[in-house]
Amino acid sequence: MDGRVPEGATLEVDEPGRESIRGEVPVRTPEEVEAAVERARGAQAPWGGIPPRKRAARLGRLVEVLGAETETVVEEIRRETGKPEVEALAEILASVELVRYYRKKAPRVLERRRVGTGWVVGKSAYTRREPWGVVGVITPWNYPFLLAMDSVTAALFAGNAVVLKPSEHTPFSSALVADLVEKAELPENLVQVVTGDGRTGAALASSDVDKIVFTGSPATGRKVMEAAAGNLTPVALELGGKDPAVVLADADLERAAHGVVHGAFYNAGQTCISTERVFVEEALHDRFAERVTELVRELRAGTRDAYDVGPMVTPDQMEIVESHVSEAVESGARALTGGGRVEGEPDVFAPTVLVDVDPSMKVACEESFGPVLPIVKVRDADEAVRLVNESRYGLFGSVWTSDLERGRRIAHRLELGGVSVNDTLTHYVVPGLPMGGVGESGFGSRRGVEGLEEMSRPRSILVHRVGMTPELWWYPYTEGTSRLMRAILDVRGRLGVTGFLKGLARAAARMTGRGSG
Ligand code: TXE
Repeated sequence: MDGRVPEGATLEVDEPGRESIRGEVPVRTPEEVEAAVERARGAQAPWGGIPPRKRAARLGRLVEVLGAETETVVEEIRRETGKPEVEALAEILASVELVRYYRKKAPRVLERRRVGTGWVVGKSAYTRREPWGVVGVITPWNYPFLLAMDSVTAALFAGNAVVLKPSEHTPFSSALVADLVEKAELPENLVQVVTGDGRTGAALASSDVDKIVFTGSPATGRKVMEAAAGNLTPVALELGGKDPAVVLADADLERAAHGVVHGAFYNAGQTCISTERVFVEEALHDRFAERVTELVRELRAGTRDAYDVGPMVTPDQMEIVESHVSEAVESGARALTGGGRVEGEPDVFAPTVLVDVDPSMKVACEESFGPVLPIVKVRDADEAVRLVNESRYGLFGSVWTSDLERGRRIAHRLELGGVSVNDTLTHYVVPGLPMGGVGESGFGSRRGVEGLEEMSRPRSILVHRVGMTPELWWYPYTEGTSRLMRAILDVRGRLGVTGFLKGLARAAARMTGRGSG
């Protein structure tokens, strides 16, 4: 790909699990991207000027619109991804919850916050959070609606306009976000969608936007950051993960097995925070592997009628999953169930449980992003923590134990952006919890108060109200100025009541000319 987009270029969008084509979308050129940014900029100026409380009230309409449009959105998500209805519905539910949360929280986070001025008297000081301006949002295909909603919602609450570049695999469901914004009677041009592939994404990353928020692979994240560096555009990156579950010997076996299976196979494993590997303490390993295998065998994998585990959204992803599983099996791992594609369903990889997995195998250390659960036996919790922290990724994880205090302690030791104790994906249903990683999982936050902060920047204001002119530390510098600075330091450079009193005495002596120094 040389980066140029021929005039009138289009892309076909597949329907996973079907022979049919969902439709075609234009590949937007750099010029078209710039034009979209300009239109967004025109809409942003008045939008950003609306007080946060009023803006939040207007955005609250999205809740009703989402409620009314649920069936349209579910249908579109399912056509483009093939995921089960429950999982498409969950994308909408999580979006509704986020809008409700921001409607309440945003005014408080964004409006004026008073700041104490310390020894500097006669002034008032405060900060307020300002929008960046136009935010470029680049999204992947695994949660085409929710991931777009997460960033677009936060950006709009914070007073920005958005140019959204959805994945080439799922542009139709992401584009619905702009339709909903229109239906909520929000200002025209506030959300622009530019369809296309990496060429359009690259054009957006190097465009005149004021911030770039990217979700996708670490390799593309690096390119986005490089492109954004040209204009010194700030970026937030949510990249891959190899999210661990740490199962301790005292875990409730039923809860741990059910929870880990849901965390691993939800959305056919194509979830940024899906459970990609399990470290189980020796004493529970065999029983855990056996119970997990029973549960996984009960999962219905397919694309027709009722099913629990749907198709891989892209052929490339299917190849990655196949290569990880075959490399593991060739190196001595055993598939207790699954291990390859489902017969008659070429886009569906059978839910797979692997044991005798060595932590160095790709399936245990590189993102598979598919319905595969490698189980690694560990001696104890310390070994599990060490293996988790050795990873170059650090997005999310879970700890399973009957001892909640111990669970929390271990959660604190894991170098991950988020951890659940005795749970997994429920984390995402709580809109106040931010999502974001460490290491090659990226940086920056989505959702939560932190997600709003990511979409805004502080502006600090100080107002002089009463006091001397000129201030005592203004020009000209005299001996008295130095004495004053030392006197202030005498007081401020001490802690506690005794320290304060001693400092005060010293400062007084210095100012009356009886002190030393
Ligand atoms: O990602 P890409 P893909 C991981 C997962 C998966 C891998 C690839 O491991 O196997 O990423 O997925 C746009 N400049 N995750 O192919 O290529 C692209 O058009 C700017 C982890 O979807 O990163 C799309 O809109 N943009 C994950 C978006 O970037 C560019 C979620 C993502 O594409 C671009 C999804 C460029 N040069 C995948 N090239 C998670 N953990 O959440 C492409 N794009």
